[in-house]
Amino acid sequence: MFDSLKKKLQNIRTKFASNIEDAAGAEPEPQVAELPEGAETEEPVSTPAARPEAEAAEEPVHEGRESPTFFEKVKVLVREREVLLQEKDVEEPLFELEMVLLENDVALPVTDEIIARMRRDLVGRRRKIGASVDDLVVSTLRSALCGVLGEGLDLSRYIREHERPVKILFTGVNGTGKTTTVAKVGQYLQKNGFTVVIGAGDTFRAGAIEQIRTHADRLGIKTIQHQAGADPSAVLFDAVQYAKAHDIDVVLADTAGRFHNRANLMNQLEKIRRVMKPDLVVYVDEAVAGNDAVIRADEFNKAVGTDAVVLTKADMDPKGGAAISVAHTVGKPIIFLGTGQGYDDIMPFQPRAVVNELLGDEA
Ligand SMILES: Nc1nc2c(ncn2[C@@H]2O[C@H](COP(=O)(O)OP(=O)(O)O)[C@@H](O)[C@H]2O)c(=O)[nH]1
Ligand SMILES: [Mg+2]
Repeated sequence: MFDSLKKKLQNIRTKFASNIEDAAGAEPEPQVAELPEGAETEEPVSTPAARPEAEAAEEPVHEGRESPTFFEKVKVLVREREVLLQEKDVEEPLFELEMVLLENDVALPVTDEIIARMRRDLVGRRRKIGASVDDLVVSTLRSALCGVLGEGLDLSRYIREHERPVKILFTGVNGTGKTTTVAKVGQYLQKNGFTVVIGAGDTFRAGAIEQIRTHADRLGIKTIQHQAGADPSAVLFDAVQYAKAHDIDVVLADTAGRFHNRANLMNQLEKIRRVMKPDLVVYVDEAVAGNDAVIRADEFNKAVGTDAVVLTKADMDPKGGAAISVAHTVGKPIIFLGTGQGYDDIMPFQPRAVVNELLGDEA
């Protein structure tokens, strides 16, 4: 997943690290008190008199005590390197990072935000660089990416904390994976101990009712359906009634694909909302659509409202730009990534885990 972006970010890291290392090398070495010969073990490491004036003033004074404590020794021995970075030290890698993000479909305002966060964190501030410059680069990049990804949404927790049945309406354009996602989420919720009913709310496309019914039957999930061409509001109303009568935890509502600029279908969606009163409206789009997915998600949100986003086909998307951009652009969390055609191919979206994956880090 997101392999192209991952590889490019690795190169950028190296670039930042070498620039920062150069900048650190150009700075005067931090002054460390000289050790008396053979002082590594028992002997006192330094005396206040042996230190530079300014530093000695910051140190606690140990009147009448000959040996510094163990911690005082360590503090002197492993004093961290520090660097004060200037714009010129990071200008070039920041520009390259900007290009990499844009090439990988990260939306322009989101790219700008990431670059601004990196610059704010790096330039003009005295930073400790410890043993590895790369650690500094990774932690800065991690916090910039996490900053734009925002918080995720833990669906199981949401359901536990809300009145049952929790009603979830899936919307979006054609062919992005809504129906498959409804089935995957159904299985995911069952595995997490919840009971589920599915409303076959796509009464518009030929074969749509049979498609969701087949998935649901395989997963042992009850489907509420009407005839093809029936009013989807009525189907989904019935699904909610069924859940209430049978103490079902969650109603998952499949719907027909629609574009935000088609008034009649959007009015239909508005009616579904009024009748079904969903707790969560989930917008589904495909990660492979890149910036188009981000723009559509935003337009859908403005037209009918969105509470969370699912991005499908992340398995086919080497770029990852939509995944990085959509939450920040729409201002709503990504809830799941679809990662294949099987029912298990769904991943709860945890921003920190995704960033770790992008940075090639397990930590
Ligand atoms: N590779 C991949 N294919 C997916 C994923 N989700 C859905 N699909 C496929 O996308 C196609 C359209 O899915 P469907 O659920 O019918 O889309 P809908 O029109 O939005 O309901 C189907 O062939 C699915 O198997 C995914 O996460 N990864
Ligand atoms: Mg469908």
